[in-house]
Order: sequence, then C-alpha cells, then structure tokens
Amino acid sequence: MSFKEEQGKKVEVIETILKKYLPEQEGYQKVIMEAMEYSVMAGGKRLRPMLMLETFHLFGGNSDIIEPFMAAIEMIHTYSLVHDDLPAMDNDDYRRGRKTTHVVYGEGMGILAGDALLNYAFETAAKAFSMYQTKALEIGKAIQVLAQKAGIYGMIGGQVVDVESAGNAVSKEVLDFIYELKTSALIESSMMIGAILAGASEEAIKDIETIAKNVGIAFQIQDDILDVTSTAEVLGKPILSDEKNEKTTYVTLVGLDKAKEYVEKISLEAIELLHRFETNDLFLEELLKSLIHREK
Ligand code: GRG
Repeated sequence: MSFKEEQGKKVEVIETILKKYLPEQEGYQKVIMEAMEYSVMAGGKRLRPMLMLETFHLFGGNSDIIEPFMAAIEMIHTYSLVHDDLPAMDNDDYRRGRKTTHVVYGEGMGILAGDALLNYAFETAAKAFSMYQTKALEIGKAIQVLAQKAGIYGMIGGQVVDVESAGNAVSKEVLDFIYELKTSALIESSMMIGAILAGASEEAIKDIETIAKNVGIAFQIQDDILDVTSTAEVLGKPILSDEKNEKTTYVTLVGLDKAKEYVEKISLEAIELLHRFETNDLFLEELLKSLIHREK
C-alpha cells in the first residue's frame, strides 16, 4: 500500500472515531450539536489525532483508551478554527472547502459552537476514566497536558500575541513565540498524550515534546508559504489572508526561499530525533516528511 493510500485509510478510521464521540443531535439545544458536527465533520487533514495515534503506537499502545483523546484534540483544533474565522478575528467565509460555521449558523451560534467544542472536548477525554479505571494517573496527566497546551500557556496565549501584533512589525523572537504557542502547542499535546497513554518514560515524553515543537513550527511556516503560493480551491480557505490581516510571517520576515529551507531543516531535525526510538513502523516518519512539501 502506498503512503497516500495508508494515510487515506487512517483518515477514515479517525473520522469513524470522531462521529462516535460527537454528541447526539437532540433536545431544545439541538442546533448546537448540529453546528458542532458541521464544523468537525467538514474534512480537514486530521493531522493531530493521526499524530496522537501514531505516537501511541510508537510506544507500544494498542487499546481504545486513545480514542476519546483523539476526538478531543480534533474538537479543540476545530473550535480554534471556528473562532479564528469569526468576524472579530480573521472574518473568513470559507474553511475546509465550505462555508464557515458562523456564516451558516450566525455569529452568535458560531461563538457558541466553538465554546461547545472546547468544553465537550474535556467531557469526551474524561470518558477514558470510566473506560480504563486502572489508568487514572495516565489519563489525569493526559488531560492536564490537553488543558495546558490549549490554554494561556499554549494555543490561546499564542493567539493573543498574534492578534495583538497584527498591523505591527514583529521580531523573529516574537514570531517564534507566537508559532510555538499558537500552532506547536496542540501538536505537542497530540504527540505527548499518545506517549503518556502508552506509558512512555518522562524522558521520552520530553523528547516527543521537542520533536512536536519542531513539527509545529515547520507546519506553521508551510502554512505561511501556502498562503502566498497556493489557491483557495486547493486550500479550501482564502489565500493572502496574512496580508489582509497585516500579519508578519516567516515569508515576510525572511522571504519565500529561506522560509522553504527552514521548513525542510527543522522537519529533518525532528525526524532525526525520532530515530532515537526504535521502531519498524515507518508511517510516522513518512507523515512528517510529507508535511515538508504539503500542498494543503
Ligand atoms: C478564544 C475567540 C477565541 C479564539 C481562539 C486560539 C484560536 C482562536 C485560534 C488558534 C490559532 C490558529 C487557527 C492557528 C493556526 C494553526 C493552523 C495552521 C491551523 C490549520 O490547521 P490544519 O491545516 O487544518 O491542520 P485542517 O483543516 O486540515 O484540520
């Protein structure tokens, strides 16, 4: 099976898990469950749950304890996109090839759908406690990482500096801070949770955090590159949005060619670090390599 075929099969497995953990559409508040499903099931690369599952396997994990966490990380990621698209943020009408949640359900419901996904992510992750009562310590630690990396010391913190910096010149130091928090933090959380739930050592979890940090920064720089080199049809979202929002990016700071070189350099560093974990499963390595030249 080719890498692309294997990746496609894994996306199908992830989407089945996502559907399983989304709430029933019922009650007077039914519209919020519909908006949650609309935004989560809109497609997307499913990179974060995929990295979580692959890291879980890397450390010998092989149970369904990982499933509620895979659903939770995609819910948090999706909430961030729903809120990022709101009129008060980037004010975008298209995401993942279809109308954004606030365009379809109205701005108020867009805000609530994001809030609902964030909260429901933790309700979902906590389901692991009743599934595996003997793993309470690992599950508690995984929930702690999930909360911290999504919060003010993670994704929200990065977004705060990003929003505050729009329209101003930003130094490389501040840009690195924004990328590490806004984008790497959720990728770190994904891979660390996979390692934690598989019972990896503290040292291994630290190494995984470093690998994921590099993967996240490279991913964000590639996002900057695609914003100026791709098309709205391929990306499923508007292009040139950084220019519209007056944002400093790696492309504006160091130029397109250097930005491309940097993506390759730090991705290869991450892959090199991964080699310290012995495995005969090459999918994770291929996945990281595929991100270097990803087209969407
Ligand atoms: C609390 C009002 C409020 C807003 C929060 C935290 C936040 C908004 C936004 C997060 C910032 C953000 C959107 C970072 C960008 C990270 C990134 C490159 C996302 C795109 O991820 P992909 O390409 O998307 O994996 P798909 O659609 O494939 O899942």
